[in-house]
Amino acid sequence: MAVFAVAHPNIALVKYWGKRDTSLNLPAVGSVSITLDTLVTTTQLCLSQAQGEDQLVLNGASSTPAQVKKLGQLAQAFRNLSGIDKKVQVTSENNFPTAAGLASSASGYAALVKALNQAFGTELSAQELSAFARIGSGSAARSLFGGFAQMHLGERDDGKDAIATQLLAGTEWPLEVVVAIASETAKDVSSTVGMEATRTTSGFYQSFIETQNVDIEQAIEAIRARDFSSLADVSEYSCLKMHGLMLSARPGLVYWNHTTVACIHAVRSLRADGIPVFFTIDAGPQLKAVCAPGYGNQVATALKEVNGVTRVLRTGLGSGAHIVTDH
Ligand code: 2P0
Repeated sequence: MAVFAVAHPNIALVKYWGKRDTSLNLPAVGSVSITLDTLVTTTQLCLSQAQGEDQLVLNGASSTPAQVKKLGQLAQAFRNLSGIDKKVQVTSENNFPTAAGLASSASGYAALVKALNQAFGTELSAQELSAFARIGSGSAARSLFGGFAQMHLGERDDGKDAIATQLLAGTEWPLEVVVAIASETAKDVSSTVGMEATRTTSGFYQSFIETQNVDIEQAIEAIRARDFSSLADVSEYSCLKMHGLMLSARPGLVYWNHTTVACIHAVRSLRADGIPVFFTIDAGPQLKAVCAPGYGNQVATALKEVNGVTRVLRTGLGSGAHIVTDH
């Protein structure tokens, strides 16, 4: 029988960039994120008697060897935990562009571990599942939770404490997000490759790691106090610091295009006019404008006018990964 899980992408306000271990995907820094709602990954998973590999179909196409390998690693962990020796067949669909800086891997792996937990009957908690999602993709650990989440750096070598926790439900501070799509094509350099290139070549990497906790503390305080201007300050700072770090790799990693830069200026100009909005940008050209409740319309209208923006996506804050029964 098939199980269905859904998960939403999240975007970091205090950014994760760099790993302390690549095999278990242990982050070099903690991070703080918001989980979105209208962008969705839906994953169907069946247990199968078939021999051979675990199977994955992603957006109607067959998956890459690296994706199949990670699926196999995660499925094996659930086979070991449950004692059920069956392969899995997974079909996963996104309703938004894949691998273009919209965190499709985050929602993808969060939905996958939720589905594995249901199919194998392992009854792991969201925090335990978060550690498994992290093995798939560092940011996926945060998509187990809705609203505002914190990813913990952890200290253990086995990664069991490198997990996310929820800071606040989205309903408690319903920020709005406008995503300005500046390109629909997949990025040239994956986050995983970009992070390792940065760690091994940038002279600023250590300083990025060492200054992270101050930013995390400011973001947590701002979220607890619903202090929009403090959250705006630390989020833009963390975003630009991460992109500065990426630019300082050798060769430099440039994830922006001209539209991204035009959107940054548009957001700053809105804020100068008194609109409570700030930007964040991940490993891709799309700018995400985070707005105080009630300002999404105004910000969407302004970003649509920016030269090069092909369309805008509107979203609020969503729930953590969950099983759906009425699919
Ligand atoms: C983040 N990003 O905190 C940062 C900001 C993109 C820029 O986490 O290698 O897909 O699988 O751990 O999680 C995107 O990278 O990378 C990411 P891996 P992931 O959201």
